[in-house]
Amino acid sequence: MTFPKNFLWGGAIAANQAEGAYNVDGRGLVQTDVTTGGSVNSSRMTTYIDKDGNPGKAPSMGHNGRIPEGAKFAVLEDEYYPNHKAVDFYHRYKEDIKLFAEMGYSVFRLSISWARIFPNGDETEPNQAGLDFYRSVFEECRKYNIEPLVSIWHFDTPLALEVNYGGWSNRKLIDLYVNYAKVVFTEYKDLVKYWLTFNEINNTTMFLDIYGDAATDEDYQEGYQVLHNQFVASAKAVLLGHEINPEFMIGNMICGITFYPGTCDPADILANQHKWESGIYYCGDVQAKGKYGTYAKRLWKEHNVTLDITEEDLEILKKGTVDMYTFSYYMSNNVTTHTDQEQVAGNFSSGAKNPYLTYSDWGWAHDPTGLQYYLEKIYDRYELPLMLVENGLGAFDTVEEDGSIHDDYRIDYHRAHVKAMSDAIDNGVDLIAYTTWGCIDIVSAGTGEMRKRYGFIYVDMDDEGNGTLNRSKKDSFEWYKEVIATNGQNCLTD
Ligand code: P53
Repeated sequence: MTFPKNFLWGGAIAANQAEGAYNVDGRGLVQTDVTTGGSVNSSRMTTYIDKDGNPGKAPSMGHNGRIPEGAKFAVLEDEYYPNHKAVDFYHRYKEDIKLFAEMGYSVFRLSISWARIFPNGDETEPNQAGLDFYRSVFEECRKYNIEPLVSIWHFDTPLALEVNYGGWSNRKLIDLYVNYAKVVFTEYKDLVKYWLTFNEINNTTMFLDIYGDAATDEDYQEGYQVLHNQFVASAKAVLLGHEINPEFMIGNMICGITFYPGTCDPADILANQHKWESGIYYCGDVQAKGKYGTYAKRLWKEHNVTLDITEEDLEILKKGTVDMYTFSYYMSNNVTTHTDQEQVAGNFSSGAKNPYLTYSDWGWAHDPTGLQYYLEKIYDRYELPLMLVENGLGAFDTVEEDGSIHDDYRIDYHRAHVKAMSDAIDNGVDLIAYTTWGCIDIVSAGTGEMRKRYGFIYVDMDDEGNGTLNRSKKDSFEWYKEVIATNGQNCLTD
C-alpha cells in the first residue's frame, strides 16, 4: 500500500463560495458580497457608489477590487451577486456533511468567515450566532469521525476593515486578526485539530506578476507590505494556537503552481528560477523556515519596495513557523522570455502554451506530473508534512434526462493526480492528506460562475440565481467513494 493507513481523504470548500446567507445572523460584508459574476474572458466587477452618488463597477482583479477615490463599496439593485446565496451551505450543511460521510471522508476542509465572528472585524465581543454556527458544523463532522481542517482566512477580510483601515497594508490588522484567531482557537480547541492561517497567501504578489506591465511599483509596494503583515499575523497565530492547544497542527497555504522553463535557453532557465522564488518560495520560506529567502532583497529592489519590518517582527517570524506545508495544485505554467510563443488564454493561468499538455475550458493545464514535481521539490526544501488541500477540475457538466451526470473527465483528472501523489509518496514524500476542491459544486472564486463546477455532488443552481439548490450525485461520487475505501489502490490498478 502506498498511502499510509491513516492518510486523510476528503474534500474542501470555502465559506464565501459555499455558505450564502450573506446577511444572516449578524454577518458583516466581505469583498465578494460586492463582486459580480464574470467568465473566463470577462472580469468579475466590484460595485460601488461614487462620490457623486452614481453607481459604478471596477474590475475586481482577482481578490483586490480597487474603486475610485471617494467611492463606497455598495450592493447595487440591478446586479446579481453569486456569493450572496452561493449553494446555501449555511442552511444545508447537515445534508452535505452526510453526503461527505457517505463518500467516506476522514477530513473536510472548510473556512470560518471572520465576518460571521466579528462583523466589522474590530469589535471587542464576538457574534455568538457566528460561533454557534461553526460549532454546530464541527460537531456534525465529529459525528461522522470527520476531522475538520479549518482555514481562518479565505480571501474574506471583513469589508469594514478594508474601508476603515485600508486593509492588510495597515499593521493594525495584525492584532485584529490575532484576536479573531484567539477566539476561534479557544472556542473550538476540542473540536478542531488542523488549522490553516491564510489561504493561498502568495496570490497577492504572484498575480501581480501575471498582470505583467499592468502592475506598478506602487502595487508591489502595497502587495509586499500586505504579505509581511500577514506573515507576522500568521506566525503570531501559530504561537498562540500552540499555547491554546499544543496538539494543534497549524499550516500555511500556498497556491501551488509548477513553473517550467519554456525553452532550454539559459535566459528561460533563470527566469523560471526567479518565478519560483517570487511566486512560490517567497511565502513558503518565511512561513516554513522562519525567514525571508536570500532573493527577497532582489525582488524588493526590482520593484523599488521599502518595507516596514521591525526587529521584533523578524523574531516572531523565526519562532512562529508552521507545523505543515499545505497547498493547492491545479496546473503548471510555462515561463519564457520568448514572447513569440503561443500564449495561454485563461483566467489566472499565464505564459506560453505547453505543447505536451491539454487545457481545461478555463485555460488551466492538465498536468499530474507537475504535481509530483511540486511534491518532491517542496518536500525536499522544507521536510515538513505536506497536505494537498485543493485539487480539481473546473468543468461544464451535463445533467442527463434521468438526472445522472457522467463526469468521466473529472474522474480521469483526479485518478491521474492520485497516481502522481502515490509516486511522490513512493519516492519518500510525507504527504498526509488530500482534499479535493469543491467536493460539492460552489461559486468559482476566479470567475464567480456556478457553471465552472468542481464537485462530486451537483448543485442545481445557475449563473443567474435560478435553481432548486437540490444536491445530486455525479458519477465521480461513487468513484471517489471507492478511492477512499481502497485507500487509493483503485487509482493505481485501473
Ligand atoms: P476557481 C487562481 C489560481 C489557482 C487557484 O479556482 C485559485 C485562484 C484564484 O481564483 O484559487 C483557489 O474557483 C482558491 C479557491 C478557488 C479555487 O482555487 O477560480 O483557493 O477559492 O475556488 C479554484 O476555479
